[in-house]
Amino acid sequence: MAAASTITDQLANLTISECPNLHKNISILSPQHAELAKVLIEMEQSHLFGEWPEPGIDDDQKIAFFDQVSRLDASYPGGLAQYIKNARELLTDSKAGKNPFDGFTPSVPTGENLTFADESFIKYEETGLKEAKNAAFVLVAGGLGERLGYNGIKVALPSETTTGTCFLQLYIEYILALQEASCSLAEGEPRKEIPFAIMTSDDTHTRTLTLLESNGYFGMKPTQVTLLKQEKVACLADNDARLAVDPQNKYRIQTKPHGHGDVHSLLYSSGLLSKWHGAGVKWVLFFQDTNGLLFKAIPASLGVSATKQYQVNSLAVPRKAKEAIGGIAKLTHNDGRAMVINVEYNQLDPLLRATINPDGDVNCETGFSPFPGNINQLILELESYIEELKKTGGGIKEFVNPKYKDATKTSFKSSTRLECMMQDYPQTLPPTARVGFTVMDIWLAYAPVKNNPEDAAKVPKGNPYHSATSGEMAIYRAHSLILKKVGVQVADPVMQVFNGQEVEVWPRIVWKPKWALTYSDVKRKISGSCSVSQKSTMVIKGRNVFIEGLALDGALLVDSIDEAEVKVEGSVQNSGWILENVDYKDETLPEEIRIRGFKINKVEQLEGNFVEPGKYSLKP
Ligand code: UGB
Repeated sequence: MAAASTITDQLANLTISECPNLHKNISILSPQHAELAKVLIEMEQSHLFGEWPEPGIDDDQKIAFFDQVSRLDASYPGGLAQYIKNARELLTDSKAGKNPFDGFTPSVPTGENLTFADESFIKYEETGLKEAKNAAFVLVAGGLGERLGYNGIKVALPSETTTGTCFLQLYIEYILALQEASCSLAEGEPRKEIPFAIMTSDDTHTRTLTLLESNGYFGMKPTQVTLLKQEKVACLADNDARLAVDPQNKYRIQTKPHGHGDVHSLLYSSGLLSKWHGAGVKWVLFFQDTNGLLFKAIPASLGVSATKQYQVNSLAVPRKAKEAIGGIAKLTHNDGRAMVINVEYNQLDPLLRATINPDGDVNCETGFSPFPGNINQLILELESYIEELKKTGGGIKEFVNPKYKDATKTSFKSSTRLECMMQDYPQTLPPTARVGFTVMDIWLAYAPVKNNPEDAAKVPKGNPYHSATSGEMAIYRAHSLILKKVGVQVADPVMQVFNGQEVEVWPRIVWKPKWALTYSDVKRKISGSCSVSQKSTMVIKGRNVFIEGLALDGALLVDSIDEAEVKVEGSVQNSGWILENVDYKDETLPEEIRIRGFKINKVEQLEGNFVEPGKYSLKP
């Protein structure tokens, strides 16, 4: 009680002349609120109380204001005072035009370049599959996807519309398939459950939880899944880092998302990392919300991490110059320091112009940027990750990106805030840390859904659309190319235009992760001379489905319980499933269909569903 009255007294002294409106209201504040008010006054935020009326008016809202301040304070490493201090420094640097990469010269780093299905790829996949049981997965899904303009949460979008499997279901099915396959390889050892954490935000939390609960967690045990909600951070109104008052409510501080970098502090402060460590987890794999191909790259890249004992392994793909994905670069400072790090897409061009290339971010003779593109799939070795977070508390180097009104840089067009990115984690690591990266074929590993149809149709020719249309087509292409690699004669694609985007349309081939996770799995399950025509659709859902001498020209769907073994053979011919163009402006159609520009007309198919144990053959 004594301490509390001291704080109130101190606050009273501070506010008498400086903030009369708060001074009048001191009597309604709890000791905790008084403490927070003191911090705000000391950090020169008295404008927040500028319009506060006498006690007795809006008291509930004044209390709600301090509840919000309390949340903002608790959710930032070092509290709100630290946030304001950091903001002042970064805003001063930004006004002075200071480049965060000053003194650094970029060069092209060397990493592990993998080619699908070659000897080392197959070996890494084997190693990765063995390691998978020691992994934990983290999905960052707090973003609203403003560029996509979809009304739902992005993980609820179908990854493809042949099966309608949404991204979250796809990810969970992959994790469960990895768990099953990896544990089966470790005969005699106790079976493990691979933990899965999802970072949500106020924008996505409830809908993510509802999606999981209404679908029985897509087969995963609810106890395997942890949702961690990130908080937004306070907006900044000016170069002095005065916090912005919400234009709609004078008792609220305006807030905006802080970025996916929050994932590190949340994993640390929630105690999840220590829990995982105690349970024998060795690797933490981070991934983003809408890449339907990402798990195709997981076994091999985890194999690379394990073989090379990388503490940090970033997955990358060849990058087109100016593509909106970060570039992985080696940065060497004048003082000798060096690091391999992502340089975000908006910073790469100015950095290159200022240092090694007056033309900036341009393609080299390969037709790609010499800097591999970061796809933000990170594999961190847990032990060293925990050690590092003990030092930093999970705080990640932040940046600020104010939009100034004019060249004087004295005021902003709208409020700004500090941001942070999960791929900046290696920035604080010592030079001795084993930081590497793995480059994969784009067709195998990367096809995010980020852009709405209008913006996608406008991307420079030759650059990827990153739309729902291209994301879905990339899934069919990847499966077709994998089958080609194992010797199936898959027909060439045709070019078609959907929502103004010209895309390759391959046969619509999709399989469940439990059917095949690696190249070797596919090879084992296909034999004889097989062919698939361009108009075909093939969906394989059962674990023990074997394709032997199949000639497919139409639609074929096979499902079975794990205890059934199904041989699919012969010549299957039917009218199949047909893609029909739709207009994205046609509001009579569901949004998830409109944004891809086509729907599937399921005319005719051969379907087999085997629900009793036994051996079966499916023939026309
Ligand atoms: N996300 C959150 O969970 N919380 C947030 O506050 C913000 C986002 P975007 P962008 O795909 O390869 C990233 O908006 O700007 C989640 C990398 O920075 O899709 O395209 C969100 O839900 C870039 O280097 O990111 O850029 C989503 O899952 C490049 O790698 C994820 O964070 C690029 O992605 C990414 O959010 C890429």
